[in-house]
Amino acid sequence: MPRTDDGQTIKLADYRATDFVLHSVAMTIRLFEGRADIDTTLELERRKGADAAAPLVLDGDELTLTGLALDGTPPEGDRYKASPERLEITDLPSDRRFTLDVATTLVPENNTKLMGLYRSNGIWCTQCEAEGFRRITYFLDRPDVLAPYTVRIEADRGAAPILLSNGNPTETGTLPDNRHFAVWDDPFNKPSYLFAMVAGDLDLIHEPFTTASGKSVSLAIYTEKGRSAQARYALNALKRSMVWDERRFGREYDLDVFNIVAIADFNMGAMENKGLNIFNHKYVLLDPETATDTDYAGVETVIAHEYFHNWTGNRITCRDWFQLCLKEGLTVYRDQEFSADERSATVQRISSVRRLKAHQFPEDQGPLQHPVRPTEYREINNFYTATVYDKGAELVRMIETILGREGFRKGMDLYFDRHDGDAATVEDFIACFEVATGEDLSRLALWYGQAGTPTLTVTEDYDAAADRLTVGFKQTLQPGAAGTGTTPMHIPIRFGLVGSNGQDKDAAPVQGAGVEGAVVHLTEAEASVVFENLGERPYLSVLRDFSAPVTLDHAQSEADRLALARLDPNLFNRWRILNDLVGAALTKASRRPSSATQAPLASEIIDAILGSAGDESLEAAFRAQALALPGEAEIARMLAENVDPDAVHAVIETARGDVGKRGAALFARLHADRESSVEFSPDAESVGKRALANAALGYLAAATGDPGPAEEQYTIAGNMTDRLAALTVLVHRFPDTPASTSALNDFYDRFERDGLVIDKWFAIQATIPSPKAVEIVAGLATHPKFSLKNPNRVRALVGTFAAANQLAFHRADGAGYRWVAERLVEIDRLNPQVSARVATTFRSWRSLEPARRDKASATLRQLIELKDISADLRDILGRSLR
Ligand code: B3K
Ligand code: ZN
Repeated sequence: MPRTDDGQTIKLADYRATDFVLHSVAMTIRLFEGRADIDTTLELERRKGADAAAPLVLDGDELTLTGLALDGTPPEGDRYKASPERLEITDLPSDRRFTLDVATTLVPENNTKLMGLYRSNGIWCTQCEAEGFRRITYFLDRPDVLAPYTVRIEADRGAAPILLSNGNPTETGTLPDNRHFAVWDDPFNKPSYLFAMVAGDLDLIHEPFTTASGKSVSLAIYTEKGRSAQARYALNALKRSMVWDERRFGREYDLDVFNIVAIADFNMGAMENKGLNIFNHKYVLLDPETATDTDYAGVETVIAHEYFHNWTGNRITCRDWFQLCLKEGLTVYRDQEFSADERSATVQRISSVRRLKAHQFPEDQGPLQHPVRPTEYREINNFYTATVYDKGAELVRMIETILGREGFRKGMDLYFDRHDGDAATVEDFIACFEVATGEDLSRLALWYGQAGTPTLTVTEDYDAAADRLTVGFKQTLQPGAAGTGTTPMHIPIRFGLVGSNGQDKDAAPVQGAGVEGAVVHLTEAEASVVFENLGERPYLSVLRDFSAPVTLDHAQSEADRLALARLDPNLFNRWRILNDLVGAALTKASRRPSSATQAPLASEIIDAILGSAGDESLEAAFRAQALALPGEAEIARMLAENVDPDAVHAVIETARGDVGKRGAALFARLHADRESSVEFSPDAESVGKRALANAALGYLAAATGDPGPAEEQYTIAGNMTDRLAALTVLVHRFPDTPASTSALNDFYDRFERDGLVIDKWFAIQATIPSPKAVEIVAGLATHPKFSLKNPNRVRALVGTFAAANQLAFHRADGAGYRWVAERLVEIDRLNPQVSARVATTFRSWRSLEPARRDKASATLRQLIELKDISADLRDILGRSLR
């Protein structure tokens, strides 16, 4: 049964160190079919200055205590109290170290929450972040309790020839009854959330790596039987990540081995356990036939992210879970920088900003809003959010923008130097940059405590006679957003003044403080900057590279925007300004009743899109980005109220058809030029070319209503990117036609045995843009390949439907909400983390038109009234309704 909510709210202000210090951990894990026995020896000592009478209170979760000894002797019964959630021991020594032996027993096969020790396709594996270690043994299960671990694993040699844990392998040996053991020793102090153990019959690939200082490391990736060849690209990405971290941040790897294990049943993407990363196999296994370019990029990012955690997260961890952004925001920043260096920096930035706006902005503008560093939580697993991760990364990026690349590196060096081995705070982090550079970051630090997306208002006034441009900047907090209050924050605004020749003017301001090179530092509520001697009225290009996570309100003429979309030497802003123009036009059209029939995009805007798409001097990936219209959820967010998802859908469809028709010749050429016979390569240039050709295919189909080109592409496709793009066009644009049905069936037959591809088959049908998709997903939920126990499958069908099918999830009769709510109850009984995550798809319910709003809120209220839903789900529902 899921734990029911005990009503506890944890507060940052209540932080207190533990009364006991942990010196070492030794574990023996004995694995059997249907049972695991865990013996743990803790070496403890009362903290100096702590209350001499304080009991030792260890956390547990659904545990069974089978043995207890203090310095080798079982304590009297009245000295301890054990429940599944807690072990409390009194009368402990005050003047010396002592040892505590704790024995527990559990059934990994019954662990459907996938937290703690569980089995995935027969493989024993663990997930401990945030609070899973307490599901293995009683422990001071919090990130500021660090110790070295020695772990001995024993298992049947046939069931588990491979036995892995953190650190370095030290000993292996044979036991009676065809059993064997392995001992692992992790010399680095670590918190319990980084503990990991894997045992099973696994294949592997491995390669040696030599660090910059000459240390040799053995790298290995373990997979289910028969799949290790699919881990090649991941291993290659790992080596590139290791080299990059040495070059860019001077960080080397520190153990003799680095192991990655790919698992089919996993609650999220991956986990950075010290020396033993455990991955959802979606982020490891790939080949051209079964994975898209997006999958390749995902593997590269997640491999890099988990590896980078070795320094930002593991060597320096978090003092408490409120500081989660200290490791997550920083590590996302690092993986984004890695991808920018490995691929096109502009395209990488565009995709990070798209992601921020698609996930973080709606979160920050709705009831689940919270500061990057929250001040309280009920269920910490619900705070692994876009705000902590993606906005957290933006805050680090702003520090880099403020200090410059070199100053930023100095601050990072000091951070690694000062805090290696520590459980640190956001304050510790900021202080390193201030000390290293002498810069005052107090107004930047306010961002960590302030929820909501601030608005940056920009005004411009050009006096032609005086050849003088006055630019005004103003910041406003989102009304009602909880946080640090009224003191203005530091907003770095990267800008340029673009001449009619398409070049930036070299103009220093004659008035206005806080301008450094190409960055205006807005540290007050308002500021203005004056430029003179420009020779002509320049085009003002602000917020280049999205230098701050704000809503930009820049009253710029359409003519200026169109000029910048063509001329801006900052390519990111060329995209951003065009995208804003398109977004504003679609939003406006979605507000009009019966808007679908009118042309939402003026022909000048369409020509600007086509101009970028057809510009061969630009890289193909950028041209493909210019063609990607803002999505339905994005327009809904910009509408902010009275959203009618049917109208939004109709408007975008009309716009798509209009772009398709006006650009028909270009699209036919771009699609015909695709290099379908070339051997697949996942390099950035080839990826860009495929993206451009596939965007063209989508527009061709929208304009002509002819499934022919997609059918042909599906049949001859030499890789999954092209095959899935063609299938998507067929299934979404021509549902229920023979062309679509036969392609869908062919896809199933080809890939029936590969769960990761079957997830694509579910997702593509869950996103059919039709009200009938409710019945379609209901049918698919009974398909033999569907399983509520596998998080990937649940996300593919239920999560994708609710998050990405605006038309059907928000069906006017409420059937979409009801279907998702029914699934939530079923999922919640098995896996509360997954049900809570899927439930966040309701978060924007208040912005809907009244009839849908009532249906959505009624559904949420019915759910929260159920007695035995988990604390995780209850937390999301409660905050969504507040
Ligand atoms: N640190 C893990 C996330 C753990 C989530 C726990 N609910 C993966 C990552 O961010 O790298
Ligand atoms: Zn992370």
